[in-house]
Amino acid sequence: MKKLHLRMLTTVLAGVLMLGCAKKPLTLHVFIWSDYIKPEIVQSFEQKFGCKIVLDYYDSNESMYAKLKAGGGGYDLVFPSSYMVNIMQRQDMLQPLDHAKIPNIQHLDPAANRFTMDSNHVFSVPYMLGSSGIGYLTSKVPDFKPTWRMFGDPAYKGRMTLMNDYREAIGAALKALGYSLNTLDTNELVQARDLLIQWKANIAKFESEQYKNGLISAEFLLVHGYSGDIMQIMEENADIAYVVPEEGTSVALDEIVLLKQAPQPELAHAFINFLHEPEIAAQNIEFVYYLCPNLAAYELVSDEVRNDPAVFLPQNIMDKSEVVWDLGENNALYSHIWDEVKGAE
Ligand code: N2P
Repeated sequence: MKKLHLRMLTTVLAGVLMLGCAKKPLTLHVFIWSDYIKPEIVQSFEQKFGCKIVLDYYDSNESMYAKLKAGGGGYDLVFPSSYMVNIMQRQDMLQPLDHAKIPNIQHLDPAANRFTMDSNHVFSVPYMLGSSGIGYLTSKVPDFKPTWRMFGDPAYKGRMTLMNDYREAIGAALKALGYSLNTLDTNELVQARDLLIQWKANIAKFESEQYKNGLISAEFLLVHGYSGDIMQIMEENADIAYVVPEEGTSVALDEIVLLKQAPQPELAHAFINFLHEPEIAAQNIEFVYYLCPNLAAYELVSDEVRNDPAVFLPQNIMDKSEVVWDLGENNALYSHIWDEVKGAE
């Protein structure tokens, strides 16, 4: 008995020393998209490592970036989409990752590499892959068609939302017109701007935070949103459906990055590694309904999730869809159009 206690004590002490948690437990500060991690996973990490995780949430890459730029947070880890990883890296906001401390990157699905510009994971480790699409109430939108043009349908005037996100909203209009959502062609961008201005007059608002509640409560009948988020609310309202428009959509890979000023880089590496434990990644996929690109986790998810086309995107959707890329100085083309759309009467 004594021996057992001694052994337990040694193990605990070793863990404590390893992460330096001797007196006050260490705290990891994580800034993540809302509804993007299973809460029990956070708790098991805290228990396993004898530390605390403080989570803060955001609903768009741009609001996250603005907060960091304003000096807010004191965060260790953030979860930007791949185009934003690029922007942050270019602005020297990130520090390189120590792969020796993230052995679970061996499980990464190499197929996810086409969605990132950092395929060697120097600054980022893929977290989740998902799409954008349309969530709607099947009983209230009986003539639903799987097209972005639904946002121009006067039958649903004032009862729809488009994402308050410049690349997603302009991207939807570009896709509706049959163009790339990374186009640099000003003529195509002007057409997308005009279409978006027409849609703006027909929707309730641009909205990225409240569209889920709005759909559950039937305040909104049809919303532009993220795949997993809409899948999550289907559990609360069986009338909700999620569809990727036939013109194609944006597919995003959100990645985990370590900020240059991270107060706890050791613990941050341990958390990245933990999120890619196959068993943990599988639990997380089942909860958030996004796809953690971890090959070993694919084997562990339920058949229901494995056969869900909103989680494992079918090839025909992939073929029509695109990743939002960082366009360097041409990002300004999009932000300029967004200002025009926002300013339009
Ligand atoms: C989580 C939304 C994450 C998807 N609520 C954004 N790519």
